[in-house]
Amino acid sequence: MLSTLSILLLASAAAGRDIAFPPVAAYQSPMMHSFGHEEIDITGAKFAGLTTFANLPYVHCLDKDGFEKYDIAILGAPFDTGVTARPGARFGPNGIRTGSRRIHPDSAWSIYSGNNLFKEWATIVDCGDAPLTVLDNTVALKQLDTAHRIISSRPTNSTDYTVPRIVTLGGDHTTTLSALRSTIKHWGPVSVIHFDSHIDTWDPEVLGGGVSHYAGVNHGTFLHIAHEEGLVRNTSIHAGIRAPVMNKKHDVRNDRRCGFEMIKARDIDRLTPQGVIDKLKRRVAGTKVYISVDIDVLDPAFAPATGTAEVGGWTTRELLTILDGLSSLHVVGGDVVEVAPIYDNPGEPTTLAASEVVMSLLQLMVDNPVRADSGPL
Ligand SMILES: [Mn+2]
Repeated sequence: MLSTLSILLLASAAAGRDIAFPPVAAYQSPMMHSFGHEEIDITGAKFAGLTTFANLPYVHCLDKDGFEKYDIAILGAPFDTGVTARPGARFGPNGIRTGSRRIHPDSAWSIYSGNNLFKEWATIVDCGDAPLTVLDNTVALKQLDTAHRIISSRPTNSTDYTVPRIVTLGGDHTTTLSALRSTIKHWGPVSVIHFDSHIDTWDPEVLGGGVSHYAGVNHGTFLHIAHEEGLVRNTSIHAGIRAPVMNKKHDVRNDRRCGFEMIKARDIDRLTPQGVIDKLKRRVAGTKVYISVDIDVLDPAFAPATGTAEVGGWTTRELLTILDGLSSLHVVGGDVVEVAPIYDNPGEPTTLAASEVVMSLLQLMVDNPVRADSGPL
C-alpha cells in the first residue's frame, strides 16, 4: 500500500516536472549587434538618464535665446534660509524629483480616474531650478520673483490658454511669495488654499521682524506679506492647522484680517475628507485659486523630512483624497514646499508623498484650463 502510494507520488512529481514552457525568443543584447547598428529601446524608461520630475522633458525656460513652448511648468526653488527650525529644503526640488522617478508620462494612468494627465491637452515640462544666490535672502527672493515672471510670461503651446501655469517645488515656504507675486500679474488676486500645520500669517513684527526688516520676510510671515501686497483675496483658507500660535489674541485676529478661514487638523475626524473638500470649495467658490501645500500638513509619521514637523497631522491618503476632490476649481498655480530630504527615512516617504502631491496639482490644472481673459470667474 505504502509502496503504491510512493510510486503514485513519484509519478505525479515526475509529471509535475514535465512542463512544456512556451517558446521564448532568445534575448539579444544590444552589445551583440555589430558596431554601428547598436540600439537600445528607451521608450518609457524610468530609471535612466538625468532626473526630471516624472521623467518629463527638461526645458531651459530661462534661456533668452530659445525654449520650447509649454502650458504647465515645473520649477524648483532651492531656498531654505527663511526657515525657523530645521534647514535643508534647498534640496527639496531634487528630492521631489527623485521621489517621482517611478512615474513616467507614458504610463501614468490613474487607477482612480482612469486618466493620464500627461496624455491630455497640456504640454508639461520641467524647467529645472531657479538660480538663487545662497547667502543673501533678499537677492535670492528677487531672483525667484524674476524667474516666476519670465516663466509665466512665455508663450504657451495651447492657442486657447495663453498663460503658462507653474507648479513650484520648494524650497521653504517663503518661496510661495514669489509665485503669488507672479500670479497677480496674470490673474489678479487669488484665493489661497493653504495646506499647512502652521498659519504662516504671522506679523513680521512678531516673527523675526523685531531683529531686522530682512529677518521679517520668512516662512512664517509670507502670507501676511502677501496680504499686505494685495496678492490674496479674503476668501482664502488654511487646511490642517495644529501648531500653537505665539500670541493668543493677535495671531488669530491677524490671520482673519489677512483673509483666512481655518480648518484644523482634528476637524477631519468630524468632517471626514469629503466634508473638508466641501468646506474648501465653498470658501473659494467663483474665484481663481492658488494651492500651496506645506508637506508638514502631513503627520511626521508620513512626512518626517520637513523643517518644522508637528505631530497629529493628516495621512498621505487623506491629503491626496482632499486634493483630488478639488477638481472643479480653477487652479492658476501651486506648490509643494518645506521638503528637506536629509530628514527622510530610507523608504523616502516624504519625497514620495510630495511627488504625488505634485501629480494631484498637475491633474487639477489639466482638468480645468483657465483662460487669461476669464476675469474674476
Ligand atoms: Mn508653511
